[in-house]
Amino acid sequence: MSFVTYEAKDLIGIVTINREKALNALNTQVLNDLEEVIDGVDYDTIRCLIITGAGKKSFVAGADIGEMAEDTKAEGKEFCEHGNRVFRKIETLPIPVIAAINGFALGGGCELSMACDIRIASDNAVFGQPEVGLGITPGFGGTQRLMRRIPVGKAKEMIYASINIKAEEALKWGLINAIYPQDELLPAAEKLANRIAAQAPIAVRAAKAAMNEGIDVPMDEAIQVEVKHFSDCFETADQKEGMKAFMEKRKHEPFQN
Ligand code: CO8
Repeated sequence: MSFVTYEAKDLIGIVTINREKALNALNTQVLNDLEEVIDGVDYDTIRCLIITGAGKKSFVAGADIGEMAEDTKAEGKEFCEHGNRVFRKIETLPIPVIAAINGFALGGGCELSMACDIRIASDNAVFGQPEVGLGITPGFGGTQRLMRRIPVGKAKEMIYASINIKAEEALKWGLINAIYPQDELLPAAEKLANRIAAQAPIAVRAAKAAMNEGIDVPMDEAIQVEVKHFSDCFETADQKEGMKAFMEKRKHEPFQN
């Protein structure tokens, strides 16, 4: 039995963490299942992924505290590296990933959402990195990504004081892009994913790679990253068709590659 389900819907894929009884908490098996599902996606066809949690209460309520409770230093390190490896894989997938956050996104759940390109949330969503209240630091990227997603001072306040924030405040700080009523969240995520999937796929992948590769390097280097990915789009069928259609004042044919 897998704790992660996958549904392909034409050009988009929906990944659901499905361990509802434990509020979708991430234990070793969930991380393994998530990695297996991510590895199994047909990236030649699928143009955008959505990650969400099963049920109406929780996206992911963190790493599994019960599993970690008796860990040694070496085991804690191994678990930390495991989660970081899977989340970094998600962050660097060739296609965009939308987190549809349908409730608690605490600890590893907040960290999973931050490894995605875009975050949208239901109105009952709660975000936080409460790890210092458990005697550990965030360990699936939270100490690094939270301060890259929202102002450093706010990230430090949330982490040092173990402060959770609701969807409205997450929106205010730019941690999420939009809030929807619970029942409208997944349809909204699918609508956005389909809009992304309707763009030129090589260009979308190039834009993701350019932004990911350029974000943490000095500007002169970052510009070279853009030059490379921009140039790579030329001579593709989609570039020819997209520009020809504009010049001919008509709608472009569906993008192909
Ligand atoms: N781990 C394990 N089980 C969990 C977790 C979790 N993180 N969260 C919820 N559960 C379980 C509960 O134990 C409970 O199980 P049971 O029914 O068997 O008692 C079930 O889910 C339902 O939870 P509650 O009864 O607590 O539901 P409430 O609505 O009362 O509360 C909360 C919901 C507020 C979300 C509450 O469950 C909670 O505070 N959960 C823990 C949140 C948390 O602290 N998350 C951070 C965990 S640490 C972490 O993520 C570190 C990541 C990096 C790891 C690095 C490795 C070294």
